[in-house]
This record gives sequence, C-alpha cells and structure tokens, in this order.
Amino acid sequence: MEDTSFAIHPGNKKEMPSQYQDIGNINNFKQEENDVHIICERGYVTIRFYRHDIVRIVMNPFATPSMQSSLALVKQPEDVIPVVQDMQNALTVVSDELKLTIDKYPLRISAYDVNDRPLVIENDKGMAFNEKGKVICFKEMNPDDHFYGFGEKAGFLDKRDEKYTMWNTDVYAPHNPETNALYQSIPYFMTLRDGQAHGIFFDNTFKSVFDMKSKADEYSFSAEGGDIDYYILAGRTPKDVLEQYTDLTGKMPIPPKWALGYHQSRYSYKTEAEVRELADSFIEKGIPLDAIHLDIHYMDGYRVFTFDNDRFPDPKKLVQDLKEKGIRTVPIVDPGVKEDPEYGLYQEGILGDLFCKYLDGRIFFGDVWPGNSAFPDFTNQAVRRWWGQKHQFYTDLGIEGIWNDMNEPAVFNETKTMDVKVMHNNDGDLKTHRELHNVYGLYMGEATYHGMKSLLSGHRPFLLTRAGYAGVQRYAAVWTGDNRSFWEHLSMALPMCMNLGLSGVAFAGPDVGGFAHDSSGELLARWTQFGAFTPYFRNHSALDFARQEPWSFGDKYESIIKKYIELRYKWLPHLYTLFQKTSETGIPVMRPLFMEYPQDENTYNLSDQFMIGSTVIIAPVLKPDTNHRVVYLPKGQWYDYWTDRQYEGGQHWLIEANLDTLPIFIKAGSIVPHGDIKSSANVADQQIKFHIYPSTGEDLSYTLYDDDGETFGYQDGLSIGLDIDCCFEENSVKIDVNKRIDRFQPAWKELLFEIHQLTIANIFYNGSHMNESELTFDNKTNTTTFRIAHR
Ligand code: MIG
Repeated sequence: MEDTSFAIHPGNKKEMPSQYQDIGNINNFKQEENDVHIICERGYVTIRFYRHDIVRIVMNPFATPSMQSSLALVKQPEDVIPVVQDMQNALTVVSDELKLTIDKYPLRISAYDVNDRPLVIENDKGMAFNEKGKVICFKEMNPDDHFYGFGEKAGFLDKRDEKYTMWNTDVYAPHNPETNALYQSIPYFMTLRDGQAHGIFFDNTFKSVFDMKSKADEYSFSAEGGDIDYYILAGRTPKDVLEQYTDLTGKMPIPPKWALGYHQSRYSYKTEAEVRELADSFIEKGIPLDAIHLDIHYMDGYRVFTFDNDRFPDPKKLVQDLKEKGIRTVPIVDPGVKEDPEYGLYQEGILGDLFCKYLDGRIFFGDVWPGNSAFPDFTNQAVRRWWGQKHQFYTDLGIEGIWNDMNEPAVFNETKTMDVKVMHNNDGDLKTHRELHNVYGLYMGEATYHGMKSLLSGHRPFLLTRAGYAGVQRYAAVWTGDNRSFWEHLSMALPMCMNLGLSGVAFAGPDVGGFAHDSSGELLARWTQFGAFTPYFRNHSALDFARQEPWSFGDKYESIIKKYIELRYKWLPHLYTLFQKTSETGIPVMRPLFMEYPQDENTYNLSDQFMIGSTVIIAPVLKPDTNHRVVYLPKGQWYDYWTDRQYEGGQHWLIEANLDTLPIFIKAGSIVPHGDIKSSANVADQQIKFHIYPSTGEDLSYTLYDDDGETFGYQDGLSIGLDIDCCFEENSVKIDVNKRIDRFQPAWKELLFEIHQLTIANIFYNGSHMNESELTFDNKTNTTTFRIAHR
C-alpha cells in the first residue's frame, strides 16, 4: 500500500507522539576525578572528560550509567580533572577548553568553549525518556547552524532541515532524498556556525533518529533504547572536529597502494576464463588496473570460503597469474553461512556454537544467496578470531583483499534483516539484535581485517565493506551500495562521499557507472572523471544490465575513460601523500570546500564540487549533453589545470568542459606532484614531476610522502618525506629539496620541476644556479621545466 495513493488516505491514523518525561531537577552531585555524577529526580547523569576539548555526557533514567562504550570507541580518557563550581541555581564544570553550565531546576546542560562561544545549548527541553525505553536529547538550533556528517546519507551536503534514521539497511532501491537509512550508521555530526565548528557523537547503537527538521529552533537526537550517551567535540575548525572525532573512534591505516588504483568489478565475472580475458583486455588496451573483484558466482553454491571448481578450476594459478600482471583479486565474502550438514564451515559453526541464536538456544536462520543460512555471532571475540582465521583459505591463494557485502546483515524477508529478538552473546554480556544491529557489520569488519592482517605476514590487507558504524575507518573502505546508472546518482555521490569523509570514513566511493540500470557511454565517461578523484575508485555493475567495462560503449568513450583512469595514476603520489596525512589526522582526502573556507558562506551547501587536499578543486559535469558548468572558486587565484588560465576567486565562473574535460582548478601558491602513468599502482615511479603554481609574493612548500606501499614497515619509519620549498624573488626562483625522513629508498630516477606561468631564467636548485641549457622554456604553455637526477 505504501506505493499507491492509499498511503495518504485521509482516514489513516498517525501514531500518537510519545510522551517524554524530563529527567527533572538535580538532587545531588559529586565529582570523582574526570567524572561528575549527578542524580536527578528521574535520572542519573555522568559527565566524563576525555580531553580538555572532548566531554562525554551519559544519562540513564534508572541507574548510574555503566559508562560502557560501543566498539566504535578506542580512546581512553586522558588525565583531565575539571573544576566544578556549585552555584545556587547551577553548576559549572570547566576544563581548559570547555565550559559546561548545568542548570539545576531542572537539569539543563549547555556547553561553551573557553571564549564563551556557545556550542550546544539546552533551554526549556533537555534530556528525556519514555516508558518504552526511548531516550531523547533536545538542543537549541541556531538560525546559522549548518549540519554535516551522519555517515552515508542521500541528499545535499548541508543536512539542516533533514531528519535521518540510523538503521543499517540493504536498500537495493530507491536511493533518493527520502531514503534516510542506508547501509552505514554513523551517529555523528558536525555543526558549523559563523565559520566555527563543533561536533556531537551519539554513541548509541540502537536505531536512532537525528531530527534537524521538525522544529525551526530545536534539533534532537533520540534512540529506541540504551543511554543517552554523547560526546561534545569542541572544534573549533572543521578540521579540529575531525581530529577529535577520529581520536575517539580511530584513524584509518594507510591503505596498500594497489587499493588506491582502479578496480574493475561486475556482478559477476563468472568463470576463470572470463576473468583472464578481462585482465588481458585491460593489458591489450593499455588501461591501468589494480584489482578485479569476484562477486558471488565464484563460490560453490554461494558457500563462503569455497570456489566453484567447474567455473574456477585453479584459483591459485589465476590469482598468481593476475598478480604477476599487477592485478589483485578481491573476492566477496558475505556473513550468511549455508545451512548444509556437509559443509565444513557450517559444521564448525554448529559444533562450536558460533552462530546467532535466540535466547532459548534456537539458531536464527535467514534466507540469503545460499538459501537458508546461519549468521556468525561476531559480537563474540572467539567467533571473530575463528572467522578471521578462516581467511587463510583466501590468503593461501595469494589474495590480499576482501569485499564484505550483506553485512547489515541483509536477509531476504519483510524486515530485510535478522529478527531483532535474536540475542547476541556479546562475550557474555547478552544483548538483543535490536541493540547491536547497527554494529554487526563493524564487528565483521574487525574480524576480517584482523584475520587478514595476521595472515598476510606484514602485508597490508584491503577490506571493502557495505555496512558499518562509527569507527569503520579503522578496518575498511566503504562503497556506497546499490546506486543506479542515473545522472542523479552521480550527483548524489558527491555530497554522500563528502559527508562520509566528514564522518571519519575517508576511504569511500560509489560504484562508478552505477550498479543497477543501464549505463551509457556518456554517463560512464563523466562518472569515471569523478571516480578518478574519489578516494575509492571502482567500476561495478549488476547482472542483466549493460556491461560497463571501460570499452563497453565504443572507442570514443573508451579513450576518454582511459585518459581519466590514467590521470588517477598520475595523481597517485599526491593522493597517497594525502592518505598518509589522513591516517595521522583523520582529515579526509576528498573534502567539501567549507573545510578549507569555513568563513565563506558560498561553500556551506556546495554539493557539486569538492576539494582534494587543500589546494585542488574538482568540479565534475553532472548532466547529460552538457559542455559547461558553473564553478565556484573561493577567494584567491586559481589555475585551470588543463589550460593554465588563471581565474580570480571569490566568484562563480562559467566553465567550458566538453566530454573530454573534467574541470580541475589548482590554487595559486601550491605544488602538485605527478607520477608516471603505469599499469598498476605498485609499479614504481621512475619520475616525479612537481607542478609548481606560483602566487605573487608567496613562498611555496610541499612534503611528498612515500613508502613501499604494501607493508607495515612505515610504522617503523620505513618511509620518505621529501620537502620541496620554493621561494620566489624578484628575478629568481630558489628551489630547495630536502629529505625529512629517508629510511625508504624510492626508485625515482629523476625529479622534474615544472614552474607554471613563469619566464624567469634565474633558477637556483639547492643553492646552485641552473644553466640556461638545463632549462626548457615552453612558449605555448608558458612554463619553465628542469630535471634533476635523483639518487
Ligand atoms: O543482494 O553480490 O551491493 O555490489 O554485486 C545483492 C551481489 C547482493 C549487493 C551488493 C552488490 C553485489 C550484489 N550484492
């Protein structure tokens, strides 16, 4: 009935709004080190400082909060003892960076930074609960508040006036503005107000709702059960908030380089012969490729940890042959284990009591690809170890990457998932699926990542996951599930990926070309242009829809698609450098413009262009038959990457972009390194070319990061940091190159320097004057180039 007009029948009854009870007045409080415990008329509150700029507030209506955390949390509280002052009508709780004012009658908590900048304010409403166990927290919404984050959500960049549910859901269709629960649940957001930011992380794994829409001057977050348990992150820049959030929930490891290359997938490449032919086509056509994904048809009757021997007679040889060509194999692994008494994995699961069960001991069975299936109870550490070690089946074949699908978990039934009454063992602390549903995928990710890591003897595993919760960045890259080959879905992927990045998930991307529905040459070309700059870059398409390999739509499109896949490889040294930074700071590679220009209102809901790092703007064309688009360039001077034409920022420009052109702008005053075009990411660059984009009166610098790209040696310092400093004087340019760290020796044979829009002959390299004969001056492009041997 949902999809006919009956849905809006005047006789339909609306659910009565639930009656919330406020927790009431403060009766009592006491301080214990980092904590302040407060007893109210109808509830208990604990306030705990994690850092001077991060405070956790927990409310339980019935008892002192247990202060347990979900798997999202990796941070232990630092030594922060707040100063508590008891005034007549209020308490103040103050650290070096945060100030809480807690009204007593009734309890209302408001947070300010040390400059008295209001962060979150409670007025007439605060924390409350209802008889069904639902908890809610109300906050004042300022007219100037803009909201970002919330993980993987449809819609535009700014989430003000939206209402979102967090409940990991397999949504084959539709993905549109009213689809508000998708595969990932990241109950976290950032508020930007007057150019300054703060964050809230609501660490509650029950189904939760964030409502920035129903009231003009109030927002709320609520959950079906559990405690109100949230962290205030003081900011004050958007970047600070990301650093704070990822200090709580973890940084991403540096991905193996090959994971940053181009990936080709299809549901499914069904036979060994087909996979070999695919790889050969890439090689013949000279299109770089780093990974081929094997979707569910590789398995024997969809049994995970098996290969179908008819279709894949010799998987080991296949994986090895591909690897010799620089191509990795990434098989899909779903959580559902086929109910089959003759299947070893199922036997182990039953005998070892490893599957999800009801409280009375019955195993939960659900229908998925293999038919009736049981689901590992990943909330038990022993189950995670078991599952992780099972991946030896894949690593023995030479596989280093795994693709986790259906881990919401998805089940083919009315509710689309496991019965919420299933009782997870959770290492003895029993909790229903209703409570742990949103973390099932995260636990599976933990199991898979650690299993693979322990099996790969020092090599970095790659994991791609569909479902997740806050903290998923520690284990996996995320693709945004079953989009369609719609231009609208290309457009939607930009804000979706930017908001994932703002939610700690820097390594994300959509299915390039669109998963379901038939793509077209033009759509695939435009989507590949965008994909070349998404952190994760995979072309994937579904059974029975138009094929989507780069050559599927004829030569004209193939050459454009190839050009942009190649461009990805040229840009890898820069992307890799940015990923390394993300692994330290949490600041995403792909970012909205407001992250760099938080004072510029034009950027607040800019959903159709994004930045790579702090110096590059990418503005894909998102409509068919369109050779132009409007690009917003913030204040400053910008170079067109293709033509070197300079644009004055602080305004909108109409930019021509035929099908062959992805608009890219480089900020004046920056340096962008390029590597070689190579067949796959692990082929060492012979040459690094530094593009230098001068800005009058500015000195430039860049630090290029590199390491072996495949081991964890970087954690022991096996890396290189190459500092480039560039100083412009009246008639000369001084370029200094220094190794900051050099325990890793890259294969580079030479370094090239291309100075754009410059006709000065006086160039000093590490102090010595370059002869004119060593310089190449190009009249057409107006650049000066020179090369230096590298040793
Ligand atoms: O219910 O494995 O999102 O990427 O190709 C469909 C088959 C199951 C959903 C994934 C998609 C994958 C497909 N899977």
